[in-house]
Amino acid sequence: MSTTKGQSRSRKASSQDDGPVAERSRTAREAAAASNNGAETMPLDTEKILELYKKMNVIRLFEDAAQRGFRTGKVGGYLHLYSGQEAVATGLLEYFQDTDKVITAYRDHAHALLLGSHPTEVMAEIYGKGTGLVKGKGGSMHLFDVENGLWGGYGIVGGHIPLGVGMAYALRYQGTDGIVQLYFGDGAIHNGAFHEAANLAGLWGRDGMNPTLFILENNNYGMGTSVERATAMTDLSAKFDSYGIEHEDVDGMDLFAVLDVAKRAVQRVRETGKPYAIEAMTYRIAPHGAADFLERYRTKEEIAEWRKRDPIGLVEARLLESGVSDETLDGIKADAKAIVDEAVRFAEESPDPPLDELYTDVYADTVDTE
Ligand SMILES: Cc1ncc(C[n+]2csc(CCOP(=O)(O)OP(=O)(O)O)c2C)c(N)n1
Ligand SMILES: [Mg+2]
Repeated sequence: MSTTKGQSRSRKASSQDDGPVAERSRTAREAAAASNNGAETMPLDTEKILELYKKMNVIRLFEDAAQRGFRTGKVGGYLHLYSGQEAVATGLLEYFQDTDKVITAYRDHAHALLLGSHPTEVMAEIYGKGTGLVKGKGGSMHLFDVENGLWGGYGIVGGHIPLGVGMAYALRYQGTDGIVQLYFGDGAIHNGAFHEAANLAGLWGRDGMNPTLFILENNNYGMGTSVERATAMTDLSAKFDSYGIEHEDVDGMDLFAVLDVAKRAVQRVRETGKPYAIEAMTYRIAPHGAADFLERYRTKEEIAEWRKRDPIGLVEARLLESGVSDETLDGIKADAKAIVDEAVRFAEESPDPPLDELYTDVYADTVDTE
């Protein structure tokens, strides 16, 4: 299999754009390419790659369907899509084990699907239906599925980072070998909550008491603000140095590179109880959120260049090169479409939450206020 197809495409893409964002992207991606080359060490067989390819297709089609639901007035509230970033969570969560926990921000549909939440229930939640994952009370931004390891789904930028670090402490305190995969964006790293939590993670990690895997998904933008307009120090992962947390960059568009880093990083955090950070250079091809129609902060050309390195397309190219037929890939896409169609049908036909549940599940029954 070819080893550098995606990476050479990325250089070609960014060399056509002289803007500061492209400059940052080029530097980071070249660093990522130099730091790990997942393709060469790809340990997976074709069956496993096909399985991951299917998951990525389900996520993409699921997001497209949710967007259609929003634009036709069937989905209310807010909606943030993961399209373009699929390789990051797909690669990292491949190494999730039952004792682990995952916490993320509001771009959370993919994490739920990958952890095993049923697509029908996830879609019903987005539709605000009583059959939804959290009974229609959370919506797109607040998916929760504790049994499958998903501890949210948070709308306050950076607000979940201290929770994730605390959860990691608790996992060691309780004597488990679990770790926390803590996902957050380039916009969240400037939030005070990140810096306080990272400081504690580094500190507690000295005693092996903080198995947090920080996964910084750098998609170049926090809403409409590029990394360059948000910080004078644009090497984001270097910010972990302040807290004694080791880190590395990865090409987040390349599933194989992510898998390679994920395997090592997860094992390392699990064994040491120390935090570790991955900065995944990625790109959302979707708008920031449902209300982001104009996208004035980036050009159509920039989006088109990144689309050439669509993470699903890169996996597809690798599969074709390895001899998998078009028919096989078409069959997988059809299966993925059937799963998403069924999720939409279920969500549309489900009832709204009953009125008498308005005040149930608002506070935990187990909290003793005496
Ligand atoms: C504390 C706080 N400030 C501002 C907002 C508004 N807001 C919503 S998303 C967002 C950008 C976050 O960007 P990033 O962390 O890079 O995540 P991405 O959307 O790129 O996945 C902002 C500023 C918010 N939700 N919470
Ligand atoms: Mg971002």
